[in-house]
Amino acid sequence: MTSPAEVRCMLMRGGTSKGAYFLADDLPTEESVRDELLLRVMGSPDPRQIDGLGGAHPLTSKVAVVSPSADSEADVDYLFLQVAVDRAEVSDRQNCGNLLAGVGPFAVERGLVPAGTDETSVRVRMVNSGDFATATFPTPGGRVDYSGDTEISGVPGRAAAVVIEFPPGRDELLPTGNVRDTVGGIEVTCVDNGMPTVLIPAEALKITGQEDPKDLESNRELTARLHDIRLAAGHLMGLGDVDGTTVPKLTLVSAPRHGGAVTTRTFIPDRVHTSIGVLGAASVAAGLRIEGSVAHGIAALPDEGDRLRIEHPSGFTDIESSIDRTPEGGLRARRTAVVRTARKIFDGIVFPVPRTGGH
Ligand code: NQM
Repeated sequence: MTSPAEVRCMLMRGGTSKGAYFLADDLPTEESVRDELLLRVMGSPDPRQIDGLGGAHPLTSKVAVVSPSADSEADVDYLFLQVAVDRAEVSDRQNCGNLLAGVGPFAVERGLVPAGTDETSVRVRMVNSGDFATATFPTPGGRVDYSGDTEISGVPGRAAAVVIEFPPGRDELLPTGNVRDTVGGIEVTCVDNGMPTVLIPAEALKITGQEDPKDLESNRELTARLHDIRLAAGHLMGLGDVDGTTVPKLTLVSAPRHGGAVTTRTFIPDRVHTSIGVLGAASVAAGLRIEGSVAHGIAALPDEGDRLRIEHPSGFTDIESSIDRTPEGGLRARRTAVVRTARKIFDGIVFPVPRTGGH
């Protein structure tokens, strides 16, 4: 199949991430052709992504592919693709709850879903995991309005709220079947509420957990140790060999410092998140609530209500989360909801780097 020389594309900020949004129909259907095209769109591999749309960080090198859904539970299908920055690699092995915030508005902009007169709810099937979410956002007069009063940490200014609700989880929250596992001599909790995550007490790594992301990334001894922990945890979580993949994420947890429930630093997995992913936060929130988890004793859980504040390097993420027991005695997420914002940055035609000069 041939690769197009130009493609219709919308650049959007979704939560604290930024990505290129495409209709599936505007991309090649063959995966290898599509992925090779997306590398040229984003300007990968190149640490600066100077010749493409990518922003030289995993959080700004993302793609959403949206199409009408054949599932009666959803309006649209959303496939998330992580385009590596300095490797020629496109991965569908994880979801992204931040880009998810832009999917509803994009679906309305492209005419896949009719807008309501005040607000619109779009039911999304997340193709990567088969999970569902409903995003609700303002559409006064039948047009998406991105402006509003909602602030989220990690994004300057204010914008319209995109409220994202996740239905009760279908899967067990503890993929290893254990509340704690010992990996690389450290007790961790492996949890998955939409994002496979390994919770690690910062103290066990002899750090405070408040360090700057750059300092953590440049601590070679720490990153080598975390690499080994991740590989071992990946096997325990049933993910196989996770070398070179983006899941599981590693979240270092420590006591809250600013009135929230916990302080976090999340490796995604080589770079440190400047905030925290949405589904990453959903997994951390569920993990905090599991009695006996390595995070439970560290966390300051509110006495009542579902809302938890997760502190991270650029502020906090508030997330509503509750868990319960399955009839079989396992643990699952009962409810997860989060408020994000999103914004259309440009809509037009992107010109991928031509297939010459070593690409
Ligand atoms: O966890 C980054 C992000 C993400 C993923 C990452 C995300 C999520 O912040 O739902 O949003 O963990 O790779 O965009």
